[in-house]
Amino acid sequence: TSTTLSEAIRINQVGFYPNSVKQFVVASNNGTNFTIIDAKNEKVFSGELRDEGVWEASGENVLLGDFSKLTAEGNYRVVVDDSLHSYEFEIKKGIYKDALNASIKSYYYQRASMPIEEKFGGVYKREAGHLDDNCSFHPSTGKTEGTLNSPGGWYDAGDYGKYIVNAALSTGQMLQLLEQYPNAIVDGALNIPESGNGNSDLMDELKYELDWIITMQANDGGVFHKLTAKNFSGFIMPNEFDLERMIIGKGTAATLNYAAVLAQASRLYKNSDKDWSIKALEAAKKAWNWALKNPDVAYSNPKDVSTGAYDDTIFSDDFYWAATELYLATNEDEYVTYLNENEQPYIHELTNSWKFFIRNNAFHSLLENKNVLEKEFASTLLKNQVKLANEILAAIDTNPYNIALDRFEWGSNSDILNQAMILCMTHRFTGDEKYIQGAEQITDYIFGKNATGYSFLTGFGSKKVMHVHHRPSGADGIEDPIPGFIAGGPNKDKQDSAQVEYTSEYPAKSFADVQASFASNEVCINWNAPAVYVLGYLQENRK
Ligand code: 9MR
Repeated sequence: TSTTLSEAIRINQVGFYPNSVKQFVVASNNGTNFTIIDAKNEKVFSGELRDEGVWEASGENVLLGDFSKLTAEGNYRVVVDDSLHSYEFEIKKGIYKDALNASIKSYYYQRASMPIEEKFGGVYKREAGHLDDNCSFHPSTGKTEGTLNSPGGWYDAGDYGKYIVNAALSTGQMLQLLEQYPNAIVDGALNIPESGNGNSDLMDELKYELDWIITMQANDGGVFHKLTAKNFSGFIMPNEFDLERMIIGKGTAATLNYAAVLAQASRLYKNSDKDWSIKALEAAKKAWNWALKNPDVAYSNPKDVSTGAYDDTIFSDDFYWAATELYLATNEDEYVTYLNENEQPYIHELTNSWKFFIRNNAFHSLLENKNVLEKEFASTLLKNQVKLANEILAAIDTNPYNIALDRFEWGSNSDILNQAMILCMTHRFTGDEKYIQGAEQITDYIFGKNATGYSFLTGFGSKKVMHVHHRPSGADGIEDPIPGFIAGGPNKDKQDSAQVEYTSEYPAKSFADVQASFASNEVCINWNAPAVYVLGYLQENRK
């Protein structure tokens, strides 16, 4: 019998490791049985759909199918009640390797101040933009004369800005993959200019950002907030940018996040680049001391500036992350005393992860290095980590899609990936299989088992996002967007609704694959970073 492709069947379109949990959903009121067919249309598995009821966030009745017991490698489709079939997917060892590499290589394509050469970037070759030398100071920096050389680093997102707060968070998250699995991304894996130098390509890519970050410090130790023009540009290529780039703002959050990530990197680059490592640690300490003297300098956009704000007003979590990394880098009492006297709530705050995931970065680094902590401190941290992870698993259990996200705001895909990151970490620290299975169910969401049916990683999946809000992808004249980017995801607030037509009022469906949708379809370094960690973690642990 012939079957028709159904968009109501939502499944991870990239695929599964042989030993992964394997599920899909059907957004429908009726459906009873399913089969899995292989590339030759042979039935290899059959099962029953379970009615999960209506999911409030999407307004759909959800049926769930589980075929985890199917472990043979191959290309497959789901068939529901002998009449509807899904997109094709694969079961394979090493299944996320390409997605992982692409999600890291996307940062290479975001590099400011250098060309993307054809031998590394293929069709996405482009000229250099934004040299960022001799940048003048906006009055909000407290400086009126002089200039700063601040080349390099990655563009933050679909815009061409460079922002310290978000740069530090994102780099910090990916440094954790490098710390835990230094060989996950071998030299040459990404085909970037540094390939062949003997270091992991992940290490090299992160260093490109770190080398920019380190330039953003004032003589007194404080750190400037961002390097952007006053306003966003149109959808042009980097070399066509003609607005003046300036150093803007200086504040406590940028200074502490700078201290944290440079201290963290000083520890991890000690062997590969000793001089740099020493320099980074000095800069980090100087930043910390500035923050102690200036503990509440909040950044907000000056009246004449409309680029991203990344404005934070509470700094206790930023102090905590900086103290953590400085302690791990130096073993000095000052920092552990700070940690002991300034406990942080052990929570994961959803939305604005650039503001809040700071504290989870700290917890993860501390737990990874628990051998240098006092026993009681370490065991309290672990207990709290497990509690947090169990809350995420409990939410997965009661959700029809088997995810833990029930709020869909700006960058919701980073929220859900950060939940997966917490589960991966908990798996690492406890060895309990249920946590990695939770992370896999969340990964399924990103690759298509979601209420929009899209795979949110550019270049991957059958129904993949195509029109991301990303200036080079929009301006380069190439149909396919640059691969390896995570789109922002459903956002019930639709801040772009003046320009964008959304087809659903439901939060989990508030997504539009159109270039104008900066509120649901932009790309951003802190949305990719947890994807890098999670895909790396699964690739290393599932093989
Ligand atoms: O990710 C940020 C989100 O949490 C905020 O609600 C939003 C509005 O302030 O800004 C997002 O960050 C953007 C940044 O300000 C500029 N570059 C693009 C970022 C992603 O949209």
